Amino acid sequence: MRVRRLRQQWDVVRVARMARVTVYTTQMCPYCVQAKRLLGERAIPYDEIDVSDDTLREEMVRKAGGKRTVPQIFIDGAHVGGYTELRALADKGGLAGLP
Ligand SMILES: N[C@@H](CCC(=O)N[C@@H](CS)C(=O)NCC(=O)O)C(=O)O
Repeated sequence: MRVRRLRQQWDVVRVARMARVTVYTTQMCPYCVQAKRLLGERAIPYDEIDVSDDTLREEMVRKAGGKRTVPQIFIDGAHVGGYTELRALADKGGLAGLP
């Protein structure tokens, strides 16, 4: 009983700590570096998915509505776009509620 309660509490903590931002990247990608720097400067946690592997890249392309460039950024599963769109969103205050 006590173990189950502890497990439930741990699940709540885990959900609360999950990053709301996902960044699809490749290793050699200046725009990815810029996107990650912007998020880092604002202390916004993010999950990074390296799509150097083609299978993962196709998953990214599908979720990003056909966009093939990296980075592709998602907030709460909603597609933001690349670094340019993330920067524009940040400049108009759209990242203020994060994390
Ligand atoms: N406007 C895009 C430009 C992104 C871009 O050109 N990314 C490069 C890598 S830094 C890219 O995906 N090049 C094609 C490729 O790697 O297949 C953005 O702001 O994210």
